[in-house]
Amino acid sequence: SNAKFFVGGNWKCNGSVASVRKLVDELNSGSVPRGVDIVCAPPFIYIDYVMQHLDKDKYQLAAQNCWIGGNGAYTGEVSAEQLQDFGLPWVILGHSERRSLCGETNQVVAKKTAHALDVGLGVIACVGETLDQRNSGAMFQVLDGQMQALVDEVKDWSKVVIAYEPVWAIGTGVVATPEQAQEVHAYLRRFCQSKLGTSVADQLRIIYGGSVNDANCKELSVQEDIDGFLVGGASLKGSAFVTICNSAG
Ligand code: G2H
Repeated sequence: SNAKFFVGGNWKCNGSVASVRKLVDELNSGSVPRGVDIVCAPPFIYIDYVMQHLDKDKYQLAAQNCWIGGNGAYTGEVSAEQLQDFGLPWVILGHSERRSLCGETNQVVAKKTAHALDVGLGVIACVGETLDQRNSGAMFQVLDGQMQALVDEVKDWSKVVIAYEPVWAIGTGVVATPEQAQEVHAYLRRFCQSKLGTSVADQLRIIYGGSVNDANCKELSVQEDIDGFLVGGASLKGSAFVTICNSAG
């Protein structure tokens, strides 16, 4: 589609004071295109440092998760209100690691998404099937369920980015082929078209995640319905991430 290319760097639960400092320096010295939204998502504890030192003309910031509602007695959580207050424009929600390891259901992810949007954040909402689901023919049903929950809760889609992350491709080195990714991205766009209308669907960024690296990004980025990437492992290496940012299709 014609939507502005979007590249997210999901650092997951990686890094140290020293490695974050090094990565920020590498990113700052990299040359990245102006017309691309580039969003780095450090672990919460490093966000303050990254916000102070990362070049804001090149990069925006995201959190990797937030609480489902407002402030209160929710020990260990961080609210969307706090992210907004701190100046973060984005949050990643519904990553498959949170769905599988932390028990987040489609409904929880959708409610978090609606709340974060209400507060004013942009949301990178993740969907994707497991290998079993794909092999058993349940893939489209699973994606429908994840998407329908979002459709039921979200009122304004202008600040939503959908990340299609097939679980079998996450951190495995097994990247989806351009054809596999394009098939699902086109499907997700048609789903949104039928539920939300053509203009929302055309403007929606649908980005791909799962073992994206500097060597495979270009063949993916040229696909019609791939509007960017959510990058995990390769986002921890400044030069690889910068190369991916420059692959805008
Ligand atoms: C998928 C992706 C980033 P990786 O989870 O969200 O990680 O690129 O390491 O597969």
